[in-house]
Amino acid sequence: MFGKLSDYTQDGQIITLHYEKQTAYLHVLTDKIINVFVPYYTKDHRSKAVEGNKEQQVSFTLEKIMSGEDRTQNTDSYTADSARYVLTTPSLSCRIYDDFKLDFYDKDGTLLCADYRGSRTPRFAISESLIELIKMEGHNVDVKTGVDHPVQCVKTLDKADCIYGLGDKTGSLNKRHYEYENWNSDIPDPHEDSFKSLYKSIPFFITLKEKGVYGIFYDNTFKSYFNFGKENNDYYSFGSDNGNLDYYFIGGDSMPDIVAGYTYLTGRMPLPQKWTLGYHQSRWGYDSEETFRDIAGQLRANRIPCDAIHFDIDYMERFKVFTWDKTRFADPKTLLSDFKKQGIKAVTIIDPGVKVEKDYDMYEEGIACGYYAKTPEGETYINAVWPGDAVYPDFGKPEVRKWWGEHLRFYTDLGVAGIWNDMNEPASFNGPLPDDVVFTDEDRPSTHAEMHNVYGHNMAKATYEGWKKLTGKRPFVITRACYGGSQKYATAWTGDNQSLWTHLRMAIPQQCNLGLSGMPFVGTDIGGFGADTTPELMARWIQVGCFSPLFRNHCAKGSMNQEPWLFGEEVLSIYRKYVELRYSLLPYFYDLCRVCEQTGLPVIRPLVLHYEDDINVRNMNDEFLVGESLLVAPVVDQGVTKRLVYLPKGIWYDYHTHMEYQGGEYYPVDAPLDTCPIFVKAGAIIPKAPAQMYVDEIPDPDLILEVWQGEGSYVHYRDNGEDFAYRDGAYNEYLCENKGDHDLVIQKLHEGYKDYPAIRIEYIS
Ligand code: MIG
Repeated sequence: MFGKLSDYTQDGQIITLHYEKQTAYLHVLTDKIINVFVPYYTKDHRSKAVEGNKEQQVSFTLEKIMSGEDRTQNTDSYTADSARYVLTTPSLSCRIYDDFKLDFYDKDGTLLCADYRGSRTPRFAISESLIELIKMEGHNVDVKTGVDHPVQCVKTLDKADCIYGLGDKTGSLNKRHYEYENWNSDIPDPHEDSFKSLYKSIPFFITLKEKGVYGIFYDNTFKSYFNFGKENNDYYSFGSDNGNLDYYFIGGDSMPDIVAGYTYLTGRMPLPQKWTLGYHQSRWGYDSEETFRDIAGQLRANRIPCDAIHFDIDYMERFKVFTWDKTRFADPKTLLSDFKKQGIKAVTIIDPGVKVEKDYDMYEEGIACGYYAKTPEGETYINAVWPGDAVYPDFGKPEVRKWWGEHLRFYTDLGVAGIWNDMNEPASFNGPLPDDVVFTDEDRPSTHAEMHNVYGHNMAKATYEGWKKLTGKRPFVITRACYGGSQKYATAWTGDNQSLWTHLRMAIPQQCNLGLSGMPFVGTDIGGFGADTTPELMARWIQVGCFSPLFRNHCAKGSMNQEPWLFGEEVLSIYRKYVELRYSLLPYFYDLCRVCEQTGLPVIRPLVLHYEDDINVRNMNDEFLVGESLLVAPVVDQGVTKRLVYLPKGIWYDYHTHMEYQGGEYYPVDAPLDTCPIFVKAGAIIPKAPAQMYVDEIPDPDLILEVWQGEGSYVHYRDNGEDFAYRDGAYNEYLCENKGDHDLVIQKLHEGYKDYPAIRIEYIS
């Protein structure tokens, strides 16, 4: 396809490779990140994920390798005199061959990632006639596997390679042997392991090798395909229907290093408001002022701490966004201000689809300004969603984002505290949007095919920027659809799961992989959205859910109600126990968000992130870490009251009983219905808050430092939890050093905010 490499030219850190049939580029962005670019579609990147110039000055060399000198296993099919170069940075090297084959090595010369030289050979194929026969019984035969894509890259796989990340996909933590697609999809069927795409497209993955690790961010918004060794165990591939070949090779010494590299490129989650880390109650079906008041009252009467109640589509007048139904809500402003007195915030849903209706301001204004997507013939494109016939704001246009953002004033004026963006894949009821519907990519016309996967991203960006301008506070935006980099604008939930044990189980790898993919502030609908939950499932789900950064019980209209008080006294008290646990850990969660903003490390983490050399955790689907200090091993199966827990190296303590365990072993652990096994790393310091019904119910609570046996150090962060003053230094940072044997030394690293009224130290054992 590329032919022989004739020569290259260099401009700063960009190397242009002149092949016989095609020009390709390598851009050394940092010591550890190299961009690989073939401009099949546009001359420049036009990235939605990477904003701003990410180039750091790097001293690197580019040398010609003389023939015969380079004899790696991957060059067999190449003639000895093919022109070859090696690009070397202090941390990586990249060998460049004919036909644009690239091999990446670490600084010690160990091969990390080689382009596959052969042609794609699916290990499984069936004949056309057999396919026809199988289809007659109603089977859905999918034999697309192995088809070359117009844009693609194929790389070799080693036997031990594990693959993580790829945003929000179903199935297990390790994606090796599976295939996926990136095409943001709203499919309400139960999300099974075999699903190829959900609502989000985050084309980033990490390959962990027997020795070594790297990441690839494949920045292409068209429908994309990832086959991680399912087609053939010797290679994996990523590719798309259109667009450029544009990917970033990210090297580093460890998995956290790779996550840091990816989030350096695509941005990190800004610190959220503190209350957003509290408990949220929601249900599609709360549809009147009376119901909302009742829910708030029940939460408080049952002593379930709660910071927010969500308003799903039923608050609107006939599903028109930027309206409030006055027949069922006589006075939303008073309702919201009464909530405020109870310490409860309101989060309202906003869908992108705008109802086609004469004299409806959003519709009329948008039409007058040409703000909606158009048909290729230039008519406004109409599909249907909840309000019936609807039009799609063209969020790729900066003016549309600004306009939408300004209209959010409707919500801020009423006292709404956060926005929940749904249906922004975008979803449609009248069949899929055709590929050629005209959307805008900033300053040029584009197509649905190109803009689909970034539609939710751009909507979240519009919401974030508009809200920030209106309130000056850290915007709280929840989105269903995402692309790489959406973490800069929104938190996300995993969409319409169901009240199934398999979905509780899946919640762990799903959230861990989202975290590895730069999206740390995530959660699943606790109790399950579709289908009907059981008391036992509810009790177990809250034990997992209380560790989700986005902590929300949500449920579908038409399925059984699942407010915590509906399952009897036992479940209610278990539920309360875990919501209370979360509230006590809020300072820890907040610290983890701060760490995330600084390093990209997620809040909840798969064990492999910190113990990548331990082969026991490379496929660990039913345990996770919260930060580095807590290990959670929940029960995710019906009827189970005892389970095997693996603890990685080091000493660990049972959070509930304080019993000591030596890591590197499996242990049988009791887990009756009211117990979620939790372990604390020796030497840990866990910052905690006193019991409260909502964040800052006690205006300025004391800090509790729980200090566990052993040695360790910890940085605790404190600010006003609300606005951006911390960016100008209005925060405190405390370095806490656990010297062992009840000796804790606290030193202030930064002072720009008031101190705690008191710091209470609690030594454990
Ligand atoms: O097609 O707004 O995922 O959380 O409750 C249903 C109603 C539309 C889908 C969301 C869900 C929400 C529901 N929405």
